[in-house]
Amino acid sequence: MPYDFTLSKENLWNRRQLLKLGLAGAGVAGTAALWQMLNVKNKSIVRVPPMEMAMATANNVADPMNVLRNFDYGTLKQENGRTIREFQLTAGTSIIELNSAVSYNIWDLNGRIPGPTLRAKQGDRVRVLFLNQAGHSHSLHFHGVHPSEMDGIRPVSNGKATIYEFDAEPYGVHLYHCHIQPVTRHIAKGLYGMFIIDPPNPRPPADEIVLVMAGYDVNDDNHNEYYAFNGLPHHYMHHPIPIYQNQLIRLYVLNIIEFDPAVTFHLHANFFDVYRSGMTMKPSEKTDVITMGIAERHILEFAFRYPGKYMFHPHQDAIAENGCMGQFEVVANSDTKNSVTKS
Ligand SMILES: [Cu+2]
Repeated sequence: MPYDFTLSKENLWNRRQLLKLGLAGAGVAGTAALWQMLNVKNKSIVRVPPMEMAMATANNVADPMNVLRNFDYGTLKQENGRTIREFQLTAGTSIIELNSAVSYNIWDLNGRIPGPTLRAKQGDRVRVLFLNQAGHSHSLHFHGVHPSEMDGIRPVSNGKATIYEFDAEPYGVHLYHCHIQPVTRHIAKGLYGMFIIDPPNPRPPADEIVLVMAGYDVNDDNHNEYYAFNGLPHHYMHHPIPIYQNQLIRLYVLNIIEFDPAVTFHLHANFFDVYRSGMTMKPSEKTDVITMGIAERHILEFAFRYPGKYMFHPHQDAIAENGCMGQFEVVANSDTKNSVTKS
């Protein structure tokens, strides 16, 4: 039955695995606990297809293949009995080659666009050392709950540094960005990134992938001429993202496209579970197109039943055609024993 599949976490268990472990009758709570245990013991439980062929072309401040599954967990420190997760972000300047004919001056963070995907666990103390070497005043404003003085709206002059420190809460998919006026310009020129706060009880294992949608207004007319997933227009059309058939995919999707009020995210030949702002452990809806205003972000979960290439893009087709368009390449998974599958 084509639409008769769900992403219920209990169903992610392969019954044969349960029987092998003598847990066929285990309740949901026991199953969840065992998931975590197996995940720790068996690192191969989530498998990622080889990426070599896709990595070859990255020669740019944008490296979309590297952004996909790259998470910055910071440096862990213990201070006064607390875990501190320390991150370093440096703003700089770069020239991005949007295509063979068009280059554009941007501001980058740690030499990349989008900036690093920072990742903490709810309750961690987060400390961000921000150094501004981008030739203009900037700041870093984090979405989340924190005191006023850590809100990141005060300018940090070129050549200066500051420290933002706050508790990581609440769990969800958040973001950070420069908040210096005009904010549209400071964001559109590259000063943004994703900030994931993991829940106290981890989500089930999945192939976790980051997609950041952004625009480029290269002639300063307050309209975007180009759009991109993870930095480069059209990149994943030419270099599809390899994923395994029947394996749970967890997309962390952020819309940071300035100048357009909202875009949608649409996935071909499938439906995804939506966890709004990543702030729930249970999905609120299943759909194949979701509308996202500026700075909206969600967790979207799915698995592909059939191998092949499948597009994803905003359904504002002009935005898609100008660069915000990509493909997954679903690779047949002959060894599903150790994979995260759905029944
Ligand atoms: Cu700025």
